[in-house]
Amino acid sequence: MTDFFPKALPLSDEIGNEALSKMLTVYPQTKSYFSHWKDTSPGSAPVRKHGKTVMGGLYEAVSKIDDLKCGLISLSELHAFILRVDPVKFKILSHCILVAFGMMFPDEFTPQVHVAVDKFLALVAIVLAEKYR
Ligand code: HNI
Repeated sequence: MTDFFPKALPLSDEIGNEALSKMLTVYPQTKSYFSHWKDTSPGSAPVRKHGKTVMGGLYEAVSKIDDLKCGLISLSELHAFILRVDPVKFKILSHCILVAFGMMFPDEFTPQVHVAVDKFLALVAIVLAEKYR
């Protein structure tokens, strides 16, 4: 996985856009968190901008992989206490990120990389949703 992420880095704005566009289209219940945006349609300016932000958060998580709980504490507090994101929605976004990776890196996103990224996203989701309890 640490081999795959550097390869994906140059395309991460596009990956973020794809993943977020898919989430908002396929699971429209996720739109409620973004009702303050002017446009939640696929590829819109706020979707692209936020896709970039989420991917930035993921890369930060990769760099803090040895202590995610501590490394992501402020993101965790933001998502749980302020944004009140339902933990189920993290699974939905993780799924959309996996689909975007698979689409954009058909050769590099091998089953082995898929397993590793899936586990990593599941861990990030646990940490971000942890404060919810
Ligand atoms: Ni999330 C803001 C990272 C999942 C809804 N989110 C952020 C920010 C980062 C981030 C980084 C910006 C923080 C800041 O401004 O300090 N979010 C992540 C990551 C994941 C994730 C790494 C999981 C992989 N976020 C989700 C999910 C939802 C979500 C599943 C809801 C469906 N996030 C938000 C909202 C904001 C946000 C809403 C504020 C956006 C805004 O425009 O105000």
